[in-house]
Formats: sequence, structure tokens, C-alpha cells
Amino acid sequence: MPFTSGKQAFLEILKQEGVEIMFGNPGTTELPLMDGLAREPGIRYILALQESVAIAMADGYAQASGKLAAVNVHTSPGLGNAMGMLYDAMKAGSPLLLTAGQHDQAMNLTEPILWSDLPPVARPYVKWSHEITRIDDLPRAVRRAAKTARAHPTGPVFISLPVDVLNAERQVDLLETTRVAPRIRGDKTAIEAAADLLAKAQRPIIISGDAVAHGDGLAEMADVAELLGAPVYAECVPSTCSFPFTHPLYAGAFPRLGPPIRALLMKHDLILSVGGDLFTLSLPSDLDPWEIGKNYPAKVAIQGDPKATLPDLAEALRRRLSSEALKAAKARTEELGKAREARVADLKKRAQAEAGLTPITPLSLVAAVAEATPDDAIVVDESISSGGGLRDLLKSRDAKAFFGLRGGGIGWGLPAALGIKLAQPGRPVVALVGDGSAMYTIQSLWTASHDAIPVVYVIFNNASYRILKQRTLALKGFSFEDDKYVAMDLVNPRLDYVGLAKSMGVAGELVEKSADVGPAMHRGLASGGPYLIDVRIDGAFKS
Ligand SMILES: Cc1ncc(C[n+]2csc(CCOP(=O)(O)OP(=O)(O)O)c2C)c(N)n1
Repeated sequence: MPFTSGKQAFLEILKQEGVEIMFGNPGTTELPLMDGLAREPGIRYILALQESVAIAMADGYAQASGKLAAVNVHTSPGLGNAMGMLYDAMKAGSPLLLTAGQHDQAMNLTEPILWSDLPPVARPYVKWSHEITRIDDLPRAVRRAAKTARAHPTGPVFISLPVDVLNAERQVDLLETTRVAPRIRGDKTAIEAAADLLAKAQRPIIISGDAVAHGDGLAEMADVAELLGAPVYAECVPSTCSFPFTHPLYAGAFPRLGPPIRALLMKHDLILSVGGDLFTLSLPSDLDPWEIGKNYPAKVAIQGDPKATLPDLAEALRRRLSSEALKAAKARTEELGKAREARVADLKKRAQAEAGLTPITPLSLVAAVAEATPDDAIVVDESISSGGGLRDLLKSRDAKAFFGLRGGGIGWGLPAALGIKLAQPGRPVVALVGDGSAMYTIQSLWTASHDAIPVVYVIFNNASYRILKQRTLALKGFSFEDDKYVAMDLVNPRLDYVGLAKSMGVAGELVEKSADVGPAMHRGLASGGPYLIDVRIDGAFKS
């Protein structure tokens, strides 16, 4: 089939790269592409009403599908709007192919309205940033971008598409897909050295990072953990289910503050960190040597895919561990399993004791949500300061069961949940979003309704930027004497999330008692459409 224009060639290459959906928001510089899409039934366009929504939807889609996600935004200001969520996508290592329209190159010297040099704008947050200047270069550039986004360490790439390149009429060779094989096995000698250290350790601790979930290596991680009988923590800012939440050895998220980190590490003599971020707030470190030992030296540093490499480590350990050592590891696993059960029971008891309080306490909301969440659901977490206990009370077990905000740029949860649902249409999706966070991308609700994407949203509504109050208190050594804040209360007026949802075609309800949370979630899940539950919760943190 001949491809006579740049836009046709671009869309055909995307299809060959596995793209079925393009997220975006168009303007005049995107019109050639939109015209091409109008004639291309193989790619569904999901319209976002602001560029940040488009990027976070694509990010969620990429993370939950493991596929390349295509997202197109308007030139200069559109790309500017995209940058916050692009930062989050970069931190999550999401393989996004971000494109923006650009003016006809014949006009650029005159600096027309909306023009700017786009690649330098995107460059800090992408692996490769490029403007195509000739139709002849289009296939090579798009193929390279698709390969680069998916090659480890995965991440977003950017291409600027001038109008004249997309409109150019010429038959070009579309070239072919290149996929760098992702299952890179770590160095054998280093694995033996790591096994030596681990077999000798008395009290090892494991950090299972997001890269374990990205590479679907939970079973392999659990095998190693059980051989050692070592507690497994998610990394400091975990954004995935990188170890089954219900596993006896699962200990929750690694603490984030210095004193609790020190207290925890004093109990252990060796850290095995797999695909995770060691204390600092950086990137998953599976296949990115830059991240390994970046801030803290590693005795043994292995670059490799966790799923491909952990079985080699398990095998090296099996060769070293005596039957007594294995028996002791089993006993430790049982003991830690009992401690985990006691922790969960205690949390449930506390939630039960708080269940009658109004406003609803964060813990009783978390417990009610966990109770009403189906076992096969995907939970999207942007509950910010009120989500404590989630990792103990949810039953998330697989690598795609839980997604959280990785980069810290808030406003991610509402749109990311839509991309996640589009990638995993067979699983219920429940998104837990702080009221402050929700307002950054509230337009997502229009897309949820317009494209009939059935996500159940639970708004953790404490009418404040509670975490900023907490952090202010922490700065002052948690002295409650001078408990005063500026610009951290979302009142006068208090936001009406059910009203906002309704105005965008999304059904919802207001909940003020924890006993009403479960029934509301069941109604939402049964509705078959998007649904928003605005839950008024306590914003205090003294209790
Ligand atoms: C894009 C962006 N802007 C601002 C911030 C700073 N910030 C971090 S958390 C937060 C408030 C979040 O409020 P909410 O979602 O209601 O959660 P809560 O603090 O009440 O738990 C703000 C403004 C940020 N992280 N990202």
C-alpha cells in the first residue's frame, strides 16, 4: 500500500509499533494529524481537555499495558502545559511517544504566534527530543523514538512534527520495528558475590522496587525472599505492587524520614535492593547503571532485569544455604507472617473503633475502601496524606494491581486511572484521589464521561492541603503551639465534587459516614460507568 503523505506514514508506523489509542488535545498546528486520524480507523483518539490530562492518561495506559503510549499535544503552550505530568511519566519510566505539532517550517524565521523551538522545552524530561525537518527522515525518527522509549531504562521521548512534514506528499520507506530485548541477565560473577554476602548475613532486609513490578518479577522476588526469610519493603516512594501485599514477608513501604530509617536499618546487617530507590527519591534502578550506587555505595552492583536475574540469585543461594539455614528462613517467614497478621488485625481494630466518628477518619475510609474493593481490582492511589494503611489492608497481589504517583507532581490520579482502565478493560479500577490533587486535572471527568470509561473515584476530601500542614509542623519539630497556616485550606467556598462531576456527565454521591462508603462503592462499581464518591474526611492530624 503506498503512503503518499507524511501524516499517513506517521500513523501507519504508529500502528506497526502497536499503538491503538492516541491521547491528546489539538490546535491548528495539529490539524494535519487530526485530518489523518479522521481517516484512520485503526487508531482511537481520546480527547483530553487540557494537555496535562492527556499526558497522565497516556502514562497510566503505558504503565498498565506495558505498551508504547502515543500522546499528541499542541505546540508551545500545549507542550508547556504537558510538562508537569511529563515529569511524572519520566520518573515512572513510562514509554510515551509524545508529539507536538509545529508550524510550517517556511514560517518559522518570522516567529509566528505560538511558535517556539520545541525540542529544548521537552528535553529535560525525555530520553530523546527531536524535530523532524523532512518527510524522508520521518520513518527513521519515529522508529528510533519508539525503540528508545521502550528500551531500558524505559521513558518518554519527544518528536516535534512540523505541518509541512505531515502534509508533504511523497512515498517513503516505513522501515521496521526494533525492540531491544528487555530481559537482560545480570553478571554471573557479581551474582555469586551477592549470594556469598547474602548467605552469610544474619539479618538481611530486602527492598523490592518498582522495577520488580515493571518487569513482572514478583514471583521471582518472593522466591529469593523466602530463601532468606527476610522482610520485604517497597521502596520509599512506591508506585506499584512490587511484592504481594498479602505475602507473610511483606512489611509495607520503606520509611521516608531519617530517624525511622535509621531505627529500621539498625536491626539489619545487609540490604538487598532490587530495582528500587535506596532512600533517595530517584528512579527505579533495574537496568539503569546511573541509578545503581548513585548516592550510597553498593558492595555488589548488578545491572539486570529483576525477573531474568533473580532466578540466578536464587539458584546461587540454594547452592550455599544449608538445610538448617533454609529451615531457619522458613521459621522467620512464619514469624514475620504472624507479625504481619497482627499488624493488619490491629489496623482493622483501630479502624473499627473510629468507624462511628464524623467527620470520617482517614483510616476508617481506607479500611472501608479496602473492604469494598474487589480482589481483582486495580487501585490507583493519589490519596497523599490520608492513605496510611492501604498497603496493609488491600489485597493487591500482582504487578498490575496497584499504581501510585511516582513523580510527586499532583493531578496525576484522575487522568492516569482512565488510561489504566483503557489498558485493562477487564478489571475494575478504583482511584483514590485527594481533593486538592483532583482539582489540578478535574477536566478528566469529562473524558471519563465522553469516552464512557468506568472508573470509580473516591475523593479523599479534607478541604485542605493537609500534607503541607503536616510538613510545616515537621519543619517546626511538631510543635502544635503555633498551629497556623496560610493558603492550605480549600474553603470559602468548599468545593462541590459531586456537582463538578455532574456538570461533566459523571454520576456521583456525597458520603459523610464510613458505613456509607462500601454501599456507595458497590453502586459505583455496578453502575457500569464512571462514578465519583466525594467522601468528607477529617483533616486534623493530632488524633
Ligand atoms: C503539580 C504540583 N503542584 C503542587 C504540589 C505541592 N503539593 C504537594 S501535595 C499538595 C496538596 C495535596 O492536597 P490533597 O490532594 O488534598 O491531599 P492532602 O494533602 O490533603 O492529603 C500540594 C499542593 C505538587 N506536589 N505538585
